[in-house]
Amino acid sequence: MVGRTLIIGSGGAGKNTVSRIPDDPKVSVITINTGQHGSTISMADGSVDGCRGDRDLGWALAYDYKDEICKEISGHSNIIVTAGLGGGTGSGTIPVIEECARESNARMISVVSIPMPFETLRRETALKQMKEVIRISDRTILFDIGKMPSRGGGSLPISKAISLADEMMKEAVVRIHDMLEGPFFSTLSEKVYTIAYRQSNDPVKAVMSAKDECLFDADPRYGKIIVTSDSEISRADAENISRTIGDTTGIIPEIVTGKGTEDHRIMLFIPISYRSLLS
Ligand SMILES: Nc1nc2c(ncn2[C@@H]2O[C@H](COP(=O)(O)OP(=O)(O)OP(=O)(O)O)[C@@H](O)[C@H]2O)c(=O)[nH]1
Ligand SMILES: [Mg+2]
Repeated sequence: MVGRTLIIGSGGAGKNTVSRIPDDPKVSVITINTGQHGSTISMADGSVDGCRGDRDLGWALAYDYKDEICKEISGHSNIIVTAGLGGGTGSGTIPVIEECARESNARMISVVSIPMPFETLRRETALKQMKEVIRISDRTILFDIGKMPSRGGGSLPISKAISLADEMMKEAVVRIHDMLEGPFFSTLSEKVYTIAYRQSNDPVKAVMSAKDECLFDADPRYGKIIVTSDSEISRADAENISRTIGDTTGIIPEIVTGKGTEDHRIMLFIPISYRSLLS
């Protein structure tokens, strides 16, 4: 019996992100990579080592493997694909995944990252690829890894920044997965979002420290902000959160809470004007 939602980690970054999702029989996860044994779909298995940033090669390979990709997707209503843009495999497979999703009448949500500023060429490529991803996806969540080092006002070494990005992307994927079982599309009514993430026992504190740390140049006055938490939030805390966000952005957030009781892993979904991204 397949779940309604399938999570796909594509390319190196995508694979690392989904490897952080705890095993759960209710959550279906697959990986796609190039030339790497051990992925659910290992394209050109053993003969090459990645696409070396060549998106068109990733796309051509994914096309060769389209039957296998479509077979994995078939039977699901929602596809969440996560990848690091700027490479070959992740960026190249997304359009083929989208074709399979359409053929299965499934919706596709993309959770993708934009490389560090020092990855000059890859970053430039990624910003172009981003437009295609936004155009073909039902919803897109953008992360600018370049914003990670300054998160919280300090400075992070690159390896730390990447693993924190993995953790945040994993959280986003899991939150979206949970929301898809509920009111996802009526909740995330805009097409493109970025996120802010904090973990704390105190949900109000978590929102306070997260709200200025969105991982893209989002315009927080645009659209609506969604606050998701793993655990139930008390009425008083929910009012506090609404006031905190309302006072700074003018937007009263929608709050979606899970059924847990302990840890408040708070994620803010902050809409971005996608027309400005496409221009
Ligand atoms: N979050 C995260 N991002 C990564 C990681 N490794 C690389 N990236 C970022 O993702 C971009 C794409 O890299 P990969 O995921 O390795 O590329 P790929 O999709 O495997 O493509 P090819 O290796 O060219 O076939 C890089 O430019 C980095 O910005 C990682 O482990 N985690
Ligand atoms: Mg790779």
